[in-house]
Amino acid sequence: MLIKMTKASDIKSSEITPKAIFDDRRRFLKTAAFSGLGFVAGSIAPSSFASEGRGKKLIGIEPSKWTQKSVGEKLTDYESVTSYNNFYEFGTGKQDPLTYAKDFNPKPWTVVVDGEVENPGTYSYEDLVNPHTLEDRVYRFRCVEAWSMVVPWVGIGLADMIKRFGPKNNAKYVAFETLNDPDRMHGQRRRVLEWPYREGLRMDEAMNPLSFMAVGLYGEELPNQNGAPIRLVTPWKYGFKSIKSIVRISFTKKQPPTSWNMSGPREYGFYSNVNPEKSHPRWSQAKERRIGEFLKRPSLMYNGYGEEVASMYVGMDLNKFY
Ligand SMILES: Nc1nc2c(c(=O)[nH]1)N[C@H]1C(S)=C(S)[C@@H](COP(=O)(O)O)O[C@H]1N2
Ligand SMILES: [Mo]
Repeated sequence: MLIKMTKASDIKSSEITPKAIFDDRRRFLKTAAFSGLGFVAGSIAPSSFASEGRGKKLIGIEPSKWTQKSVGEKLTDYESVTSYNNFYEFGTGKQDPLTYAKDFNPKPWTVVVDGEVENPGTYSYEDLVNPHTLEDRVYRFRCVEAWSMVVPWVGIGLADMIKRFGPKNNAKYVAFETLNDPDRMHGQRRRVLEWPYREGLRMDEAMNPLSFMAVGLYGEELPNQNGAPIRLVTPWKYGFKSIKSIVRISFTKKQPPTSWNMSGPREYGFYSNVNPEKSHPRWSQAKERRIGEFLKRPSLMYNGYGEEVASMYVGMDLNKFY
């Protein structure tokens, strides 16, 4: 199966919906959901947006662009996106993050930026996230454990954030770290991974228009279990690259160590691009189960985002650089 992807650059301004219209559409969809109109064509799953008030609205935020670009697939329902999680800082069970991250308070929050940059320093969340330029991105998301979701994120492009820091020419990689605080993240009292959780991208990957810093989902503030207040999303890579609750961004000359690669180098490489042809000792990468569905579906090279990302890996042996 081949899914035609739309590049962000292909989006016509006529498809960019101002907030007023978005709200209207939301109201319409709500009505439609209750009036038995059933399925409404479009990228917004009516049932998902119909239930409100679960999380905190992104208050004071006037998104300039609510693109709601469809990936041609139904969104995974809010309940699943926020109750079936991997966030080992709060336990290794899928329900643990929902249960044990409840009292985690992600504000105030700061992010240290260091390494090969012109503007290093400690940035507050408010400094980094301009509520007036938030975008939404509907992305497929695939975990190496062979399940997948379709999630409507809210956030800002990683490239835009990085440009502000002014990376130097010798910055070849970007490294990310999650908060390391066992008093607030009880799962860190056990050494299931070496804390802090670490991830990294090559500079061109970080600057790719798909790379996204999410601060919300479903139009609401990011729930704690999903990585509040700010987490990475790289939809062509396995889910573990999408590091949560980021407190540090470092620009480096050398490829940085990453948590899963450190814990199991045979299973987890640095790149971790979704690749149905590269087998994994424990889970099939050829197929995946979309959460909420029964039958498995074939997994797609680069999770279906080849048009946007394949050029970055031309000439690389993907069996070696997995
Ligand atoms: N800090 C941190 N980030 C993390 C993880 C984690 O355990 N700790 N798990 C990763 C894995 S394996 C996946 S699949 C995704 C899950 O994101 P979600 O719970 O929002 O779906 O987060 C990734 N980011
Ligand atoms: Mo994962």
